[in-house]
This record gives sequence, C-alpha cells and structure tokens, in this order.
Amino acid sequence: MLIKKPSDINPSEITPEGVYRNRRQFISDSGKLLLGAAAASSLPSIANAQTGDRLKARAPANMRRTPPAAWWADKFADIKPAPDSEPFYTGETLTPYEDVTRYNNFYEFGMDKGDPSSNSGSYKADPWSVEIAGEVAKPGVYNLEDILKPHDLEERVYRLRCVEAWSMVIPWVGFSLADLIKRFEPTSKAKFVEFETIVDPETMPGIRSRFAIVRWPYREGLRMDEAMNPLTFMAVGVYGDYLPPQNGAPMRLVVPWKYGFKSIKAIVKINFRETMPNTTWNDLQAQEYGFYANVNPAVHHPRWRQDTERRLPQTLFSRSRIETRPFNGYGDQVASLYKGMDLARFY
Ligand SMILES: Nc1nc2c(c(=O)[nH]1)N[C@H]1C(S)=C(S)[C@@H](COP(=O)(O)O)O[C@H]1N2
Ligand SMILES: [Mo]
Repeated sequence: MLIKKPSDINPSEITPEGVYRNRRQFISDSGKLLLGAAAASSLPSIANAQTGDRLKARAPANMRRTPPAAWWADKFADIKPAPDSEPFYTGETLTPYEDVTRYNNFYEFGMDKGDPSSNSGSYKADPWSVEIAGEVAKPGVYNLEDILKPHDLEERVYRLRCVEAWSMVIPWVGFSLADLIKRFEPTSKAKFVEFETIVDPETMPGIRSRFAIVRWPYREGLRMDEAMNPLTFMAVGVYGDYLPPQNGAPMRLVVPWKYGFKSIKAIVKINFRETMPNTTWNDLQAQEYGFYANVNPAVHHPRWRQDTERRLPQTLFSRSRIETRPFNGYGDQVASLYKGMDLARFY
C-alpha cells in the first residue's frame, strides 16, 4: 500500500481509523464503568487504549495517516507518552506538525525544503525489509514487522539542529536503537554501525535528477558507543502518527546531539563494522562536514557561524534566533563519549 501525503488522503480513508479509535475508547470507557478507574489503569490492555490522549502531541485530526499495514495500528494504539523531564522531553515550544512535515531535507526527493513533501506521493514504505549485515551473530534480511514487533513504542520530544543553522522541537515515536542492536548480537569486532537509505529512482525524483550531488545510497554511521547511547532513537512515527515519507518512513534514525544530517531516513541496511564507514556529507565536503558532526557552537562551518540557530517556526513577529548549545543541550548525556578528543579536529 502507498504511504500518502496528508493532502492525498481523502476523508473516506481517514474515517476507518477514526472509527477504530473511537471503538477502543468505547471499550476503555466500558472497562472503567465495570471496574472503576483505579482498577482499569492497572490493566494494561485497557489503559493502553487511552495513550493517544496522554501523548504530548498528536497530529491534527485531519492529517492523521492510514496505517501502512494493519499491524501498525495496534502498535500505535500503545505508545508510552514522553516523560515530563529532560533528556527525553524538553519544555520548549513544539514546532508545529505542518512545519515538521513540510520543511524537510531529504535529497532523494529533491533539494528544496518543500520537495520531500511535494514529490513523495508515489513512495512506498510497505512492503519493507532491512538487511542486517557485518559483525553480528544474527545477520539476515528481516521484514519490517519482524524488526519492529518486539519493541514497545515510546514518545520522545527532542531538539533537532540542522547544520544549516535552523532547528525544530519534534515529538518522535519509536524505540532505542540500542534495543534493536542488541537483538542481532554484535561481535567484539563491531566498532561502528553504518546505515543506508533506500534507493528507488521510480518514486524518488531527486535520485533521477541530473543535478543530484549525492552518490546514492545516502549513508551515515555512528561509533558503537554512540549507537548504544540511550538518547539514540529509531523513529517510526512523529506527532503520535506514522512517519510521512518526507520524514523518513518507515523508520529513520534520530541522534539529537548531532547535526541533522546524521539522522538518516528510510533505512534499508544496518551494517556492523570494524572500521569507520564513509558517510554521505563527509564524502561530499570533508572540510565542511565531519564524521562526528556533534552540534558545537565553538566550531563554525567554513561558510557560516554555528553559535546561533533559527528556531522554527519563524514568523514576522518572532525571528526566534536562539543560542546553540554544545551537543545541542544534551552534554550531560553524551559529553563523556568524547573525553580527551579535540572536537575542533574531530568535528
Ligand atoms: N536519506 C536521507 N536522510 C536524511 C537526509 C537526506 O537528504 N537523505 N537529510 C538529513 C538532514 S540534512 C536533516 S536536517 C534531517 C531532517 O529531518 P526532517 O526532515 O525529518 O526534519 O534529515 C537527515 N536525513
Ligand atoms: Mo540538515
């Protein structure tokens, strides 16, 4: 089934999910009547039906997406809401759903910010499979359902800081990358993890374009200890809803203390390696984009400063330029990973 842009979804497709949610709410309400509210909340299957209401943020009702496949609906009815405290939550104003899904970098669909939402109408995130390769005990090609099934979904509200000096605050849905990695049992030789994005010229016009500057597939990588850090997140949703294509459906990385280009979208391969992988932006312009790419207000991009950022949305009345923080404000969680390293050299 196609994943569609919100504008392609007609009301008749949205209704069934609305009915479905209402039915769950009804079951939950009758449960409460029978058992009393206190008893109901101790019964997971009944309490979970209400998690949609307890999330920090939901997509606008008229923009919610049809599940890519039936089994997704159950997982998404059962999302653990973000806590009220850092680091998995920030009290900063959320960037609205409309901006998160219409101001994107996803060069496979084109280089302008509006291209990914405009040009992804025929993109397919189902069926999907992910190849697990390299230094692991359990390599193989896994279908998406097998990849996702064991993981409980949770909401996390993270800052996203693009190397272009704009930023957003986004409520993601997903699970810790560490929990996924452990299942495949990396060997002692696994020092780095490499990720690859799907290459589908048929549905990705940026790949067909003769102006494309990227050598496909888009690739990214992390050191193993970065990949295993509890902040590192595999997102399958945003604003309580399935990821739209432009945000990297069906699953994409989110590494909140690094520049946005590390947060690779639409992942089809995860490769465990002994050596540092090549990465897309580092390959293109090594002087400008490093492998580490930690958000760092003290190390400027050769062509622009990095000590402030434009927080989206920007309006005529609020320019919203704020100071950029070391590690994007996640230093307490990750600074120790780089102890003794010269971060001006390893940018
Ligand atoms: N495959 C792929 N992943 C990608 C990109 C891309 O062009 N292709 N752009 C990156 C950049 S530069 C940023 S800032 C983030 C943007 O994520 P968002 O559009 O969900 O906010 O995605 C990253 N992941
Ligand atoms: Mo970016």
